[in-house]
Amino acid sequence: MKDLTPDRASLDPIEIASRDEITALQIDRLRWSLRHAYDNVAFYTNSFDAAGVHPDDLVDLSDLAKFPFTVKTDLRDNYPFGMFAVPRNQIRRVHASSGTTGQPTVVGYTAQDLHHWGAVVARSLRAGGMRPGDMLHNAYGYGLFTGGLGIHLGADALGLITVPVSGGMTPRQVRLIDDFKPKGITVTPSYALSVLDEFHAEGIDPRDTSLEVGIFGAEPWTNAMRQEIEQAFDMHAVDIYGLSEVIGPGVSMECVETKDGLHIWEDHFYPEIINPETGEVCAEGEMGELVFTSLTKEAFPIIRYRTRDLTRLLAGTARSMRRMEKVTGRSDDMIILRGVNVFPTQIEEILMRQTALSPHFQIELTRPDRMDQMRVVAEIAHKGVTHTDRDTAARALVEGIKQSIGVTVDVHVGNVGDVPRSQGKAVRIIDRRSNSG
Ligand code: DLL
Repeated sequence: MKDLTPDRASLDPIEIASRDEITALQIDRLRWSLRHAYDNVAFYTNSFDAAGVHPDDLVDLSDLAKFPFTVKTDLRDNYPFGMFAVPRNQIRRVHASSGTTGQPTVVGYTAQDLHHWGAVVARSLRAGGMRPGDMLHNAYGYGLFTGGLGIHLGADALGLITVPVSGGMTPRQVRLIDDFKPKGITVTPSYALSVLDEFHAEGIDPRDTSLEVGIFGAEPWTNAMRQEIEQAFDMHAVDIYGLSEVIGPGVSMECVETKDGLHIWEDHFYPEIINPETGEVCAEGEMGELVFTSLTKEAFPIIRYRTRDLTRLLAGTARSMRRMEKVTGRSDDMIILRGVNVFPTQIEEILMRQTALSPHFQIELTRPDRMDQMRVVAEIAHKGVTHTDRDTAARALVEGIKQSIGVTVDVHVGNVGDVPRSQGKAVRIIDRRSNSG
């Protein structure tokens, strides 16, 4: 794999500024953001008043802990535009995330918000190894989802040639990569696996493509998956994180030269880690729930938003800005199986050790006799896997899960293509507990 480390001179000065400079900027911007939210969004006026705090109470960054949290249901309760802080004629774009419960969460952007979003995504793409003039195959979905259009905005800002292919029509993805010879691909890791399968199906060696880097996010994925993808495509695989409530992709990004966690673009998004049970702020380095406060957003300021994503904060390395460890999962996706916490990423990690199995999988939950049962549905890696190898792999998976997680699960290994494929975010958990008696 090629060395794609960006020139230091090409970075935004704030990426390598001193911590003191970053902190000073954050305090200024945080004061503005709290004031802006309080003055212009009834929800924040009420929630700050109810908690007995005022924007002027913020003197130090640690004072932020006095302010109340914002949660997903607050956004739903104010559907569609109740959380917007500017008049409607200043909004230039809306996006929405569908969520699992039906009611979408709507977010909005002013012209300046779009400019900032483009800037942080451009910074992220550069950190991933892209340079002005490079071609990017953007296979994140275009539409209300922030992935496609968010990446596109940053690619424009960085000066890339964007192929706005969106998700789906997998044979066409392969053809365009083969014909256009892009340097980078932006796609969910699960859809990247489908694209990989299609390369194999067409008899094209993915290691022979022009791709030098894949920028993967929008769902959790493991370092085991990174190795698999890097090996299969002979390219770098780096992690990009974000959520629509905070802006979309480009909240944090892994640097291609270090791949040691994701640098949070702290000049725009202020991170905290809290204990999800007590709401207390955790010490640096402790694992907990990630909380974000926007520092510059005009249309949709967000104060202490509980992401439900679990990670920890670490000091900066390749950039001065702090890192977050790869997200292991969302508290929503945590399965509690007979008292043991299980995340789909843990299953992914163990599954990837079985060469007879493909990396595609789903988890089915049922409740026969009022006891939760978990079944991992996997499939063989290719048609040549024998029945004996299939059984051995299934047993090894059961054993691996028992040993590393401490729970006994059922494993079903189907044929190639049995596990439903995603074109965007993978559906990992099928919960049949309510209708299985
Ligand atoms: O998924 C934004 C995005 C698009 C990020 C493209 C990266 C690339 P939402 O649809 O609002 O926004 O979903 C946000 O997805 O709270 C996480 O649970 C999860 N997520 C996003 N990126 C990562 C990642 C976009 N790199 C939710 N690793 C977040 C793990 C991620 N989970």
